Amino acid sequence: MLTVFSENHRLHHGCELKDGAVTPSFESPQRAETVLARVKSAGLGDVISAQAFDRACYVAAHSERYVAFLENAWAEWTATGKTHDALPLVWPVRDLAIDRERGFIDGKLGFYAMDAGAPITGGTWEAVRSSADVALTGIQRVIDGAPSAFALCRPPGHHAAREYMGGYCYLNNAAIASERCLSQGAKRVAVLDVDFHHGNGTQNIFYDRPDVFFASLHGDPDVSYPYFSGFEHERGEGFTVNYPLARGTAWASYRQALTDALIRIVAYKPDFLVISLGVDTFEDDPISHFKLTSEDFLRLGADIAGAGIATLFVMEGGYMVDEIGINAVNTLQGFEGGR
Ligand code: OKP
Ligand code: ZN
Repeated sequence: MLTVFSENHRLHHGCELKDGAVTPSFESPQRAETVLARVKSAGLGDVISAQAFDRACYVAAHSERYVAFLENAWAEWTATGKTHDALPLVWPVRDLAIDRERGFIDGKLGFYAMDAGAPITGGTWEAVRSSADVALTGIQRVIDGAPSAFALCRPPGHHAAREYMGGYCYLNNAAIASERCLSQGAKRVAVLDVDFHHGNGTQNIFYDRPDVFFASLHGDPDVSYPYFSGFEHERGEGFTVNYPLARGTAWASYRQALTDALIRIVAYKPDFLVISLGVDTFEDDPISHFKLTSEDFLRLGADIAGAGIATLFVMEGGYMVDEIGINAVNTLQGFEGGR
């Protein structure tokens, strides 16, 4: 399987507000390097660099003003004299939820963010757009006839909605790739999100859309981030399906939900399948609470392959353990029926 990568991910390395303290983000450059090293040592296939795509490809999944915010945020932040990472501090909650962009950068940050987990640094925009280009380069190969490809995206994307960032995510790489399929002639696309966290951003972008089916398996939002979405009753126009799973979920019960999701996806008859591949469902992940083993990721890939659909894998989460490379590549090799 072909892997698409961009060294520009290294330009983004920020902090996050976690448990009441600002600390280095769990979403570190080392993550992508660990996965890339495993892609190479396992002999998964060729690794190519991302091509540059037009800005209009990002605006297909996001609003114009949000993309403009991402492009300009660092310049506007540093114009106020600050040199450290930008994080939002005030949000438009409920009665303060006016739908009007604010002119000043501190107001914009709150308006365009769901949490204080997506810092803006000097290199953020370049890394973020390159990550989207990685997904676009990968999906173009699949559109052109490859049975599968791996977009080694960083930063991840599935928490990024049409008009807000959060949870380490800025542009929604999986949604941008899905929109590319549609603009290139596909009738229907399915997105299956197997990251530990609910793909709230992808759900938001496609919630009222019959041409993109979205299924997400994730930690029950009663106890897991992002807390406010991913419940079973969220069905959109009938093309959204959520599988909130209990803390401690292991392969046997995970697979039941996976099988149900894949049956629905096959029945939808999509032209392409996009997998939001988070490997933070691993038993030793430092911020998540499922119990998948490294061998289970081989099974995950094999089950996905059983759908028989041309597939793009888009890297999402998976944190701070050497196994993120093993687990991501196991999924891909399981898909290919190898190893
Ligand atoms: C991004 B991805 C909860 C802290 C949550 C943000 C997690 C973002 C995960 N105590 N921090 O879906 O892997
Ligand atoms: Zn995650």
